[in-house]
Amino acid sequence: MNDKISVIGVPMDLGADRRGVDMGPSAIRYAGIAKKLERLGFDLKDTGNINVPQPEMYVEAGKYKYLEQVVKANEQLAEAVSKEIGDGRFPLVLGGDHSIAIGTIAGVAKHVQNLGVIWFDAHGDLNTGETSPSGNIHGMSLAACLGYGHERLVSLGGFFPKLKPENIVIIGARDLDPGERALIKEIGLNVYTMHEIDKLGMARVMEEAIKQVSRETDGVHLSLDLDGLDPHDAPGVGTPVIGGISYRESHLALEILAEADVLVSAEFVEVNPILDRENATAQVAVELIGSAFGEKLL
Ligand code: 5AB
Ligand code: MN
Ligand code: MN
Ligand code: MN
Repeated sequence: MNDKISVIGVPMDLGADRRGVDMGPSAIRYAGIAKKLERLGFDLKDTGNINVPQPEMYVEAGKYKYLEQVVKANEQLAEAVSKEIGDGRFPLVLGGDHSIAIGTIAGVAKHVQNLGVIWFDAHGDLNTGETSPSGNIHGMSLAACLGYGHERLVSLGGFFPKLKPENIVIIGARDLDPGERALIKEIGLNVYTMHEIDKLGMARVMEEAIKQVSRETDGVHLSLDLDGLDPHDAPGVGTPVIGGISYRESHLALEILAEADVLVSAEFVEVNPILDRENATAQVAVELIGSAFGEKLL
């Protein structure tokens, strides 16, 4: 694994149309991400935060809410991610809402021709403006990376699609909209819902998932939405769904992922300190980051 990590914060909340998740990067920093990674021996650089443009007014309408601002911030993020990879460093992106996956993945896919993705989430994030029940772009980011949705999201960074369906797995899904289910069927996306995790166990799910995302790829990106975890363990998220991945299952998953040593980039998103209990969710994020970067008990 690359021993040089660059942290990039993205104080974005417009993709979720919900205040508070913009404070995620501060909360994760406050919970001790730097100390954690330095203790593990990494050469850590914090590049600070991306500048997220603010709208003149917060409005509720539209199929793609705050499209302009979401696109602008994601363009900057794509450049920042690309620069760090160009400098030989591992980009570790802190959200912010999940719309930022569009920028992160655009930046990574510039360098990695066939990118694999592990998408931990209660949701599919596979809506387009046409299928979305909310108009919130954080529910559309994976679709955009696959080439579905608004042209400005799809072609962000100047190329599309960024991902092929066979190189992606979703883990932890339990709340999918009808349009998302239809797209999953249409393109044959591999989804490990909570049903599969309960039935097979997380170890087997991860072994299969890692095999799939690394088979014909040149690197793997981890996109971890904290709402993939059960709200008991990660209460500080904007769209909690009961019946999720437990604290220990999530650690096991990332420990197995670290052992496989396939990651080239990662993002941890959707931490909302306003909805949290004493920064518990940011704390969990830092602990999970430790596991993803090889922390072991012994
Ligand atoms: B998240 C919902 N599917 O599109 C929608 O947290 C929720 O990044 C999206 O996974 C949740 O609005 C987006 C109902
Ligand atoms: Mn998500
Ligand atoms: Mn989610
Ligand atoms: Mn969410």
